[in-house]
Amino acid sequence: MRWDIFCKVIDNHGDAGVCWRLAAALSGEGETVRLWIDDPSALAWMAPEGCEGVSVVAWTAATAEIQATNAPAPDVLIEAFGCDPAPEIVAMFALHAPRNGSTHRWINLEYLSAEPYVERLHGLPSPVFRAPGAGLTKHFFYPGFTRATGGLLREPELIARRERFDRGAWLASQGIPWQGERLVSLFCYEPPALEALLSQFERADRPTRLLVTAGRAAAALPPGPAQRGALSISWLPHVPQPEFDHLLWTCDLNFVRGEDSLVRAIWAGAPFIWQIYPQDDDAHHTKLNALMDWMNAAPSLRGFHHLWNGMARDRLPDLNPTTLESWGSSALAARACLLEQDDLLTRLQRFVAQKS
Ligand code: TRH
Repeated sequence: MRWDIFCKVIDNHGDAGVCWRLAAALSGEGETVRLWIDDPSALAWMAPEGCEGVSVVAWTAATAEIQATNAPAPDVLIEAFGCDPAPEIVAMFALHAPRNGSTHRWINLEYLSAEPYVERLHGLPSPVFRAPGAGLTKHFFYPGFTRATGGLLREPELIARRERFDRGAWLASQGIPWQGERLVSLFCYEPPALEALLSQFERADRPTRLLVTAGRAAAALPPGPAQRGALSISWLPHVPQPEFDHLLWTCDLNFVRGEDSLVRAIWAGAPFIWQIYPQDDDAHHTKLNALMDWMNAAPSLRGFHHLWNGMARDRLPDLNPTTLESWGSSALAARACLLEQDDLLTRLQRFVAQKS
């Protein structure tokens, strides 16, 4: 089938990251995918080799016009995060919809949340009243953590590959020096407790190497030397998505943010701390607590999340081996629970095939 995914980059990399993973996953199932993205610049480092079966279209009115004239209509139209798909393509889709039978679907792929409303809204229809799609019906598709949601993206063989992974070899391949020190990745916005975390690593009994991702995380770090007491810092370049996953598989503790890297941290099965994308009305506080509830997070894990997300102010607790071990068990339990469920692609394909 032909799948069109429409993506508008609002800020950061999650919009592109999620859409790219979905596009690549669909192509892995033999589907033909066109990824429309208004700002494809991040794909240059996120997916430098592209993917067979996925064509990326820099989304403008002009490219939509050209594609509408020269390419066949999609069978499935996915608008990521409520972006309005190109009207030219919607018009084509509307023209072909009645003839294409039950697999002709328009999906509104929503943001990930562990909040209870997700189960209520997942799969609901939404009639389209505005031309050129007037008369069609979109369906909400909510990623989530339970069986009654759309699930999470997870490639086949992901866990087997993770089990076979050799972190020493990976570190060497990236030119990252390592002498057995604790490894911590940093992918964040501007967490208020960052300086406190750095001082804790600096003064700790055992050495830590912090692997800082490019962009906002690197910019959030106060300027200073690569060696601060027991803390060594390595600054990474922007790496392709598979290497980003490898980074999370490598580390003993992962600081992640947004949406896609949270999911990848869960698949890594190592302790993680999540910085949630901040919203003006503090709606993200409820969203963060919903994840903690779903994970049945111990007070130390929940409390650290509150500090890291600026929801509480207190002394940063010591990240000793006992604490990390308990957080690691939480991460593994969360992963085990999710591995018993179908992945997002399986649920999406089933949904597309079923809904009429
Ligand atoms: O970049 P983010 O903060 O994206 C956010 C969230 O998606 C948020 O929900 C959304 O509202 C906002 O964007 C607009 O974090 P996220 O979701 O983890 O996406 C980062 C992507 O970038 C992820 O796919 C991993 C990828 N990445 C790489 O591939 N290589 C890199 O070197 C880095 C740093 C990231």
